[in-house]
Amino acid sequence: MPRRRAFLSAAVVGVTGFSGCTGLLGTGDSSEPDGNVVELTGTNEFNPDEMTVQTGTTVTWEWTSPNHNIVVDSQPDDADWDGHEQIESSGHTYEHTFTVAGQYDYYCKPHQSTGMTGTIHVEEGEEEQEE
Ligand SMILES: [Cu+2]
Repeated sequence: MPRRRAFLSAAVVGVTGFSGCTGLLGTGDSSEPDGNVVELTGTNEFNPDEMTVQTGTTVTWEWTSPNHNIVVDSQPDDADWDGHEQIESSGHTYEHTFTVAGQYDYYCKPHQSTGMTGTIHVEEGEEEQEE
């Protein structure tokens, strides 16, 4: 993905001046997971906390630290996303395919008070195309 590479390069250039400050880039080899993946991180955040996908897209949540869950706060009237209210530990993954366009707000119950919230924007896609 050339666009992503360009972004990462820019990010590296951007933090070069701050010696020792690598927080933005995290501990892995990328700052944000590839594809439609949201990480539940050790800093008690959804990464990324906002994502836009098209209908029919499957989003995967990956627990990279323990004690998180996914509670649906609001969603379109005709959607029936249940989230994943069971609290899980590192290594767990959960996925959901969004078929109804609209905005989905969710949060992590244990860390709601510290702002662990996320939003998925689902746009009406064109006809589904499998490549
Ligand atoms: Cu959490």
